[in-house]
Amino acid sequence: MNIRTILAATTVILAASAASAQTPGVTPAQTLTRAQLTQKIEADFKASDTNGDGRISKAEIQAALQRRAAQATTAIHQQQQAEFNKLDTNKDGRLTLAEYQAGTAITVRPEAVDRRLQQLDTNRDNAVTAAEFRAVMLGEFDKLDTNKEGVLSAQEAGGNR
Ligand SMILES: [Ca+2]
Ligand SMILES: [Ca+2]
Ligand SMILES: [Ca+2]
Repeated sequence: MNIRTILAATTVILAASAASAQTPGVTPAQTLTRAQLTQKIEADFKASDTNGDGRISKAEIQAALQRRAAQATTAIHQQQQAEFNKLDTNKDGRLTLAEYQAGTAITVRPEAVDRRLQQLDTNRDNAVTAAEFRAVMLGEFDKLDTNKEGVLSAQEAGGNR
């Protein structure tokens, strides 16, 4: 292997990690089809409609966003714990993990809930039906699927973020 080949390989790896950082859950080797997305939309709708009345209320949107924020906070804190364990090699306790993690909790602002409701609730009756949810999500997919083949490549998914 000559140096040119090694450089080319490294560039591909760097580009790949940049793309996956932009688009969590979609690695460069993966694509997302419209059928896969439809399944995911049904699952997401069911997960958000916690009282099962077929409509996602504002309170349910808020709860869903809060669950996602809590998951993101947990992920960040796990990452920080790993970093902290590396930093605090002499274990003198001068920096506590709690201090290190202070201020990194992700919170959901009321504006974010309003924005999400406005985005999904197309007939403005303060609740999101499965049909509204599906239409908006598939609309986003179709916007990103620039070559209209019904498959979202990692490049397409990452391009608009
Ligand atoms: Ca509901
Ligand atoms: Ca509605
Ligand atoms: Ca495509």
